[in-house]
Order: sequence, then structure tokens, then C-alpha cells
Amino acid sequence: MSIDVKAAAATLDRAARDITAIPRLTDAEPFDVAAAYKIQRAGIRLRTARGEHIAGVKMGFTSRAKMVQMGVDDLIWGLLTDAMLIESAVDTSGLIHPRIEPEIAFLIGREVRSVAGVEAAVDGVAVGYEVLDSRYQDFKFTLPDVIADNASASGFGVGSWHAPRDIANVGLLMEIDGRTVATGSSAAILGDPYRSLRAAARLALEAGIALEPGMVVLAGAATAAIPLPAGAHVRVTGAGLGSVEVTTK
Ligand code: OOG
Repeated sequence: MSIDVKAAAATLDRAARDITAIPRLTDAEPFDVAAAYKIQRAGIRLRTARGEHIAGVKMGFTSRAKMVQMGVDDLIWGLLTDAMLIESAVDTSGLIHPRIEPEIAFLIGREVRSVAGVEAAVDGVAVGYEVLDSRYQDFKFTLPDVIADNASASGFGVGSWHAPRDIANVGLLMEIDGRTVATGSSAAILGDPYRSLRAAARLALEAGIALEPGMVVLAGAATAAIPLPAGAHVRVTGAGLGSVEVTTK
């Protein structure tokens, strides 16, 4: 039997809306990476049918730190929607078991028509963060499970945009309530976050998803993700890129 793509997408979508973790989908019915991306896209279609718009692409497992933390061995990608953008505060009571991780973000300024052209299409770089919230119990999954779950995407924020520059070795610092919880370098992201950007462009072009002006590409975390508590103040700083802050309710 093959997995019912629409039913699987609806199960994950309901888990997020009910704020209730579910067993891994592959426990009931194994499926491969190709089927997993079909489920992911069906989940995005549920969101766009509710009026959300695609706002960009997120890369996952682009660093060893993340692969080791989550026990997987390949990079993945997911889609961001405008409803995921966090301005300055996030209510964790609407989330299952959120985690936060520092990110490097790219702002697309011109439509991306080729992998070779993606660097020239970038208008800005920034430090950012991603809030992850796996819809699976205990935040545990196989690679197909996490792909189907839109790479655990829940929310994201970006600091001020800077003109594109060399970001191959940007020191990253994440603090929660003034305490350092993660440090790393953007070099951990495939050696240079621009590599992650090129992978994002290739994957989007192959999937027929347009990277358009105003969209954001998150390169993937350089460090492991940290549980995001309620009533916290988080600051992520990138050397030379300033900081971005978020508070939780
Ligand atoms: C999956 C998402 C991984 C990253 O930056 O590596 C990711 C997860 O860890 O739950 O976004």
C-alpha cells in the first residue's frame, strides 16, 4: 500500500492546529523521500487555501551540528509562508514543543532563473532565527517524517538587512535571558551559507517553485536547536550583522 498523501498532510496540519504531537507517520506506513515531499506540498496547499502566501524557503540539516542532534544524514528543505513571520513576539502556548536556532537569511531581490544567477539575485543578508515545532512526539522522526512535516517549520524572524557580503565565517551567538545558549560560525553551514543558498535555488527550480523578489531563504542552523520557553527574551547576534530579538509569551 502506498501512503495517502492528502490524509497524511491533513494529519500533520491538524496536529499543529490542535497543538498535539502525533506518532511518526512512518510507524504506521513507511514512505520514501519523494512521497514525503508530496505530503509537504499538500500541507502547504492547505495553508495557501487558508490565504497564506509562500514567503521563501528554509534549508535544514546543512550543518553537522544539526544532523548529529537529530540523527539524520541528508539535507532537506521546506517552505516558509507569510503567516510564519514573527515580528517581535511569539506565543508559545500555540506551539507543541518549540525550539529556536540561529540562522543566516538571504533576501531575494530579483526572480531567480538559474542556480548560477542566484547570488546576483540576492539583495540582502541578515542574521535571523527559526522557531521549529515538530508535530511528532518527542521531536523524534525519520528523514521522510520530517520532510513531510515541512522540516519542522513553525516561525522565523530576521534582523535588519545588510548589503550582500562575504558571510563564510560569521560568528553566531544566541542568548536566552542574557545567558549564552549556543555559539557557532556560519562556516558550519556547508562551509559557507552561500552553498546552502545555491542548493535552495536548485531545489526550488527543480520543484517549479519560483524564488521571487521579497522572498527569504534561511540557510539552516549552524548550531543545535534549543528549547524555547515561555516568558523568555531571545537575542541572536551575527558578527557584523547586528542582532535580532524575540520575546515569548
Ligand atoms: C528539522 C529542521 C532542521 C535546520 O536548520 O537544520 C533545520 C528539525 O531539526 O526539527 O531547520
